[in-house]
Amino acid sequence: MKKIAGSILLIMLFASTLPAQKPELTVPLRFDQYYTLDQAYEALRALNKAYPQLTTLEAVGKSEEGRPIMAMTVNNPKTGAPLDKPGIYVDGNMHGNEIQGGDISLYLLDYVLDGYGKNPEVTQLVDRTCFYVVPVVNVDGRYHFFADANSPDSNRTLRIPIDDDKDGLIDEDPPDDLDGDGNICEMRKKDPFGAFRTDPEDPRLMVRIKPGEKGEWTRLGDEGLDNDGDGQVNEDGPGYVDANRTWGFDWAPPYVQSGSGEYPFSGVGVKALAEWTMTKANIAFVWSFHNNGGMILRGPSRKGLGEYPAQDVAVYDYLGKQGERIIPGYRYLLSWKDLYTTYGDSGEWATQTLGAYFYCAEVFQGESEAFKGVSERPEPGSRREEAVRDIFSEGITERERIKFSDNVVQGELYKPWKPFKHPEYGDIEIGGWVKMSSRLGAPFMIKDLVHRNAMAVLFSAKNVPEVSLEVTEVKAIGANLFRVRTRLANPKAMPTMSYLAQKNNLYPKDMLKVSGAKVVAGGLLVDPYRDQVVYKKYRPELQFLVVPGFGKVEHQFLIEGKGEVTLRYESRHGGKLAKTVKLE
Ligand SMILES: [Ca+2]
Ligand SMILES: [Ca+2]
Ligand SMILES: [Ca+2]
Ligand SMILES: [Ca+2]
Ligand SMILES: [Zn+2]
Repeated sequence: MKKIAGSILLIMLFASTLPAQKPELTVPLRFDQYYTLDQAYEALRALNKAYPQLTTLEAVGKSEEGRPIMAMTVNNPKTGAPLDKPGIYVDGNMHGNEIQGGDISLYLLDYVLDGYGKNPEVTQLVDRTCFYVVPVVNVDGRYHFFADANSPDSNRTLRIPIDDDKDGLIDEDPPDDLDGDGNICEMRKKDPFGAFRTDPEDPRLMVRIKPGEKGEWTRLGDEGLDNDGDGQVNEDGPGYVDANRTWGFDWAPPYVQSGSGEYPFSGVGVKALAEWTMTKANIAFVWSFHNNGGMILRGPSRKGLGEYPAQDVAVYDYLGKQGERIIPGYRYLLSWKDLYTTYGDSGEWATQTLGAYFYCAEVFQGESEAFKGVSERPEPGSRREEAVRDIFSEGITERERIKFSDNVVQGELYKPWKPFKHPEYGDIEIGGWVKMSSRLGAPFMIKDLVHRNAMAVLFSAKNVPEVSLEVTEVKAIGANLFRVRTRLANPKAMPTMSYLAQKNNLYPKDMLKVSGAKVVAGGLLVDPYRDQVVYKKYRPELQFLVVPGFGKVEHQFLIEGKGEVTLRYESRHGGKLAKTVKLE
């Protein structure tokens, strides 16, 4: 009796203490489910707590609904200040429903921090570069995507109230979760004049009728009511300013680019983020994660902007093709040409304002949720195979996807149709794909997705410039006159300034400066073997230059005097270096 009473007491004690102890996230982080916004921020705090020397966590600004947009900087202060190293900027979840980008960003952070000091490649990369990571750009979007009923496609935009139907009321008729299951599914009604009939292969699905066939169903769109009684259903949902169409470079008004907002940087959070990135002059390379389709996109995002300089395209091709290998099935594409035209997106801001290299990854391929055995798969190179690899995965039929749901995740992605009494439509049915389907891979595949995408980022990150400064010659060529030759070399793919940034004079070029003695002449050493030098006319002690990718640039200085001279190299994207030599 006593024993039992004791254990009851113990259980009561546990019961009373348990709720107070909020389970804290620990590192290394887990990637077996998607993080909600609160969990993502808890994960950032856990990383910051576990790696205080290497990380800084700060809010770059606040969203429309007042949520902080958090950025984590990874930098080893022992190897220099952030701005003195090449910067790598990564963000995700600019669209509220495209949540994988947040998880990829967290994985990237977790991977490099956990690997620091263990893995030599990671350690070296962290020591010579600086990572800026903003896992969730559209923080209200991520919050509401999990907290509210949604469809896979809803809740993309910023929470800027807009009167979509111009009736004087704002956001008055959003979709409604009529059956209270947390999903905005689809509504359909029996209708002999409908454009759809039951799919003979799977009675849960519908197929469009062919000319002359009898209809059976009318699709009524997203689950919902006519909340304001204006005769239209779900015509004015929350917001509609697209976080990736309101950036300040090549912005266009909404009649040209829908969702762009009334003016550039309509979103307070996006504006704050843009201003924050402008303080990070070292950002050499940007990677932004969206979904979906399995694409690694480069700009330009509009044909009219003109193709990027050929040397930049060569950098994109090299890194993009490597990305295709690291993430099998993904395709490296040109956004305006292979996808669609956009105005005012973050990519063109990054390339044409920051002067960085930029990729947008559209993560997740429908193909990974197809349902075909090896022998049933289309022949490589066949038209069917091309269709399967279509950028919007239209080649993956609903029939395959529903079998994937049935057999690989036990029906979790699709809700069977159920009758519902609708106040406006009468007897209808509600069913279809759930919120966590279609654009988000099933949770058991998250680890593969986040790892491969993060590794594609790391390959590019390793290819930010890595400049070395070498004095190749100090030679007395006369009384009190010395010839000094220098070599700035870069074994990585990215130059210290993109060719687009050079073409448009976005910011000053790299500088190589000699101090400590009088420089009589100085210039570019075009050919060290045949002594060909292009001397600079004024201030020869200061040279402007760019160190190309996989290349070098050499200079020659004629210096009068004796003793020590210092050569200083300074670059926005290539870091800072100094070397002292003795003239003797
Ligand atoms: Ca309205
Ligand atoms: Ca529902
Ligand atoms: Ca309405
Ligand atoms: Ca509604
Ligand atoms: Zn997107």
